[in-house]
Amino acid sequence: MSDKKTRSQGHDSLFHSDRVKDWCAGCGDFGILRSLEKTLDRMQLLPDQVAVFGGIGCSGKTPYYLKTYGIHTLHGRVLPFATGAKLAKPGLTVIAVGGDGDGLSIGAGHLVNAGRRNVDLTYIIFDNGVYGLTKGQASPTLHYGEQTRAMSAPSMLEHINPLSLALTAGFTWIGRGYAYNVEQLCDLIEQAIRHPGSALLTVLQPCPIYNQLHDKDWYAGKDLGNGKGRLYSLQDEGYDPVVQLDAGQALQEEKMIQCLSAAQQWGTRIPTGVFIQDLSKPRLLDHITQQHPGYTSPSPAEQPVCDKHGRPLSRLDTLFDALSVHIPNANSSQS
Ligand SMILES: Cc1ncc(C[n+]2csc(CCOP(=O)(O)OP(=O)(O)O)c2C)c(N)n1
Ligand code: SF4
Ligand SMILES: [Mg+2]
Repeated sequence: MSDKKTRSQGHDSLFHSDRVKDWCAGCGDFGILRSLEKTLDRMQLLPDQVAVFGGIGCSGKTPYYLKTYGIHTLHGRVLPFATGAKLAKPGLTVIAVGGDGDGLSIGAGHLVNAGRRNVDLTYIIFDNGVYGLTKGQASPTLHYGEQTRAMSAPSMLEHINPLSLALTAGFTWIGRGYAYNVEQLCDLIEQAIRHPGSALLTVLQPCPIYNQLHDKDWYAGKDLGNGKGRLYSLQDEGYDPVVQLDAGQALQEEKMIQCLSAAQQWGTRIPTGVFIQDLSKPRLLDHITQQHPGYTSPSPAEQPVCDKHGRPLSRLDTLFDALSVHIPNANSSQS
């Protein structure tokens, strides 16, 4: 990437892109984008040290709007791209972004499997309760009985809770932020990036065009008439999410139950912050380097693939010989 320390004119972030952002006025996506810019600056990363992968949806456009490496991938497929990039070049800071529809319906299988792999990446779900890009159909996070602007009838389906799904899938860092609380969101994004393992950060993201139920005023609790907002920070109330490296199973289960219980809260009080951080589980890269000690020296993305004449350096026959498995009497068990 050329000119990696050059800021866009008149802008304070190294990661700011001059591209026109075609999100609607007031969209929560702007708050998430700004938080990403600010956090990457604060962590003193450079644009060529970061790769951002987007799903399909309004949210999926984020990689275009950040000056980093990035790919606008396929609907529901952002996590396989991000996983591949991290395994190919472990030194890269890898962030996957996408909508609640992208990640929790068509991409739900990938979400579950990314959790169990515990790959060192950050997945940010923009949770607006609708399919914004395709004109406001209900997304999996919309609750049973709710009816947003573009729906002809209330939802007949129960919602999916991304936090409890992520917990059971095996994500080792799970958090929730709010798109208009940039200060807290920056803090959460930084923690998610620094976490050694798979981090899922779901961000409550008002979509003022299609979701009139969960707008800025609703989150601010204006309808409650008690002068308090709906959102509160778990950490402000002394909630400790950390499972230490040497925690035993009992403590780990205790923290999982605590996380599940907090994830269930919704309505008049909605928790934000870190729900769990489990430091006791090895990452996929730890397993890989244990089996293949030379895996990161150099990493797959940094290995030469051809000689100076363009001839491939890989010898597939040698590779197959090295990886072949001999099963004694394999033929005798066949009927
Ligand atoms: C395979 C496939 N199916 C359907 C679509 C149509 N489509 C585009 S975006 C989208 C949903 C977007 O919703 P969400 O992920 O919540 O993102 P948002 O727009 O709300 O940010 C759908 C169904 C598609 N692009 N590809
Ligand atoms: S449709 Fe909703 S989510 Fe999409 S850009 Fe507009 S306000 Fe944002
Ligand atoms: Mg959405």
